Amino acid sequence: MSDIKVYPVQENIAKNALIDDAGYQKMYQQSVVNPEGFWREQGQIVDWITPYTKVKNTSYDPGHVNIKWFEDGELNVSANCIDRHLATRGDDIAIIWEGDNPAEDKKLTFKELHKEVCQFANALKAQGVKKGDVVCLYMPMVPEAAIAMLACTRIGAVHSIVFGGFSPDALAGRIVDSNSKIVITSDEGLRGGRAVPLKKNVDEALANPNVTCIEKVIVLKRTGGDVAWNDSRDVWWHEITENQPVECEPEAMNAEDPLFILYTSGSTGQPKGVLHTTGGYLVYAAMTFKYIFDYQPGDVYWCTADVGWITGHTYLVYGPLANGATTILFEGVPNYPSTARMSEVVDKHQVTILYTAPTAIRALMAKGDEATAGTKRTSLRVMGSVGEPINPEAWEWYYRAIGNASCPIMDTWWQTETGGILITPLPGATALKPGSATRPFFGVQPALVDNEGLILDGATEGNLVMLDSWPGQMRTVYGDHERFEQTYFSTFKGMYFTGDGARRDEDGYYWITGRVDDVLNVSGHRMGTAEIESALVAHPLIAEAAVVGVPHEIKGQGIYAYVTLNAGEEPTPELHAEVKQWVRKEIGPIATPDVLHWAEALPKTRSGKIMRRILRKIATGDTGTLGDTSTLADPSVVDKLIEEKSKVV
Ligand code: 6R9
Repeated sequence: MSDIKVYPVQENIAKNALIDDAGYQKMYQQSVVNPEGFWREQGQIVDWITPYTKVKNTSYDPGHVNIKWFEDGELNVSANCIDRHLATRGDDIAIIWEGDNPAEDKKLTFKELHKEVCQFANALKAQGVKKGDVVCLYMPMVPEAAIAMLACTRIGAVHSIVFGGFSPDALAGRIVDSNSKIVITSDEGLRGGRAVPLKKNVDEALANPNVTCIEKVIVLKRTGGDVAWNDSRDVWWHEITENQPVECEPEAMNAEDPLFILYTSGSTGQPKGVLHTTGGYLVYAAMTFKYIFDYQPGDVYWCTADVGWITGHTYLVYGPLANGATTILFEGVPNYPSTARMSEVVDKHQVTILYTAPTAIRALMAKGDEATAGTKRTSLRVMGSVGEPINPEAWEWYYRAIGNASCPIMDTWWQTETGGILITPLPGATALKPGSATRPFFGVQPALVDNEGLILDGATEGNLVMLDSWPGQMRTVYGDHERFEQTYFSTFKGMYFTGDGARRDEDGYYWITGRVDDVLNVSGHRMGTAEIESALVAHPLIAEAAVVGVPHEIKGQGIYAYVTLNAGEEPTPELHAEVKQWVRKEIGPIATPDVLHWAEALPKTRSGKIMRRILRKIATGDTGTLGDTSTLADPSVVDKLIEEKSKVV
């Protein structure tokens, strides 16, 4: 491993950072030797209405998985993100909104945010929303998305955000599963100069006969585009909000009351509703944000994630605002209207901390100097990466081209399920190795196990598990605790299984190698192969489908779909286009297959299991080492697939 570059902690960063390496070592030891005592103290990072006396009550025991933190405390998330900053920094900027169009922007102080959140919280109450009700958000990246989230938390409603890029069908499924009472949306969204018909998609989703739970649709006017209107159901955001009182008492919520549901893909079945609760989540969000980005008053922080993803929850809204930080909410995409847009936004708002994803970095890297043309980026101090493994080439480019070789990169590994970052460097404490997420955060106890669940020591490679709970961990799959246990705690008894594989080097650094289950990561978006397959077979002409991931230069992974048509059907170029369009419509544009392979038959074992291992190898052209094919019901299928591959477009 001698060719691996190591970047020592920068002196200028270490000098002013919140914590150095000795500090990390000491705090980490405390956190794992005495988690109870450690978190009793750290829980004070947020304000409590009723102080907790209990700290940790967690069990990974099969059949009795139970996760509770700070369980007798009471608090309110919006009060922690807004009210508690009013006295000291009420006139500081809480949210900087940067529009899709560079000429459009807006700033909201904590005082202004307070007023907007209170008014909208009162509007929600007037629309009949009560504590515990689920509110679905299907929103563009505008300040009102954060305002709606915070307003929900103020009155104890549970938000369920659905990414604006998902199709009406995907939206309908999530509305039904979460039993949402209200949808909040806008007439249209705006991304990369194009309008996204959000209200129209909501109308389509609600026309689905399975959707019977929605009472009201609240519509924000964003573009002024034409929308259809249902008088008994639809209301305008501005009309229901403008006359509401500007104060709204924050509801005292129990630490274990639900905060939000967020759907994510797994290896089987439909997306799961990941449930996060109030106290532990907020403590973990606030603390990780502070230490991992070395947050200091005066920082301008920009996380490029959409609110529809977990990163947009924890590190765009809750983590930064709980710390009283200025957070940038960007409506657009990193390369519109110019390739240098991301760099331009950094200069325009003098961003000091930038948190983005490898897929964006690779797309910009492909454009070379154009991506930074006319910009300086000298305001930057710390940078971050999240969503998928960052390859060393992209890391180096990010470091040099964007960060002027002077900003450490925090490669943060975590998941929707983990609520916050689990494996990461700290700016003043950790020497960096490009491509490694490095070491565990406080309280996090990773381990690598073999396929039998045996814990492996030293420098090794295996399945990544967690041996004990941390406050930000998901509590259950909404409405299906059994599925929660089954998915995360049954593969390796007594451990939380992440679904990822990893390598640990001689310095104890973790290198995430990617998913070991049937989950794809396309541009940082998680998708189950099963989900895409069921969308494909829903097409009337398709008999069978199997989906595998293939390496993709920009997206990290691309979608390769094997499709078998009904007997007697012939593949045509029209059908090719139609099937791609079909998947877009069923799930959303992010699920569009990159490659369609018309297969006469799929390789199956005698018991009928599709052998994905073989399909993966054929898809990547790695056919020299197919391994054992003797268990196939019909081994000749393989040669046929290889022959067909040459015709694949
Ligand atoms: C936060 C988020 C989770 C999956 C995870 C892993 C991959 C995320 C990573 C990373 C390598 C990193 N992943 N961060 N892999 N290095 N720094 O992305 O949540 O959408 O639930 O995806 O993403 O495979 O299991 P989510």
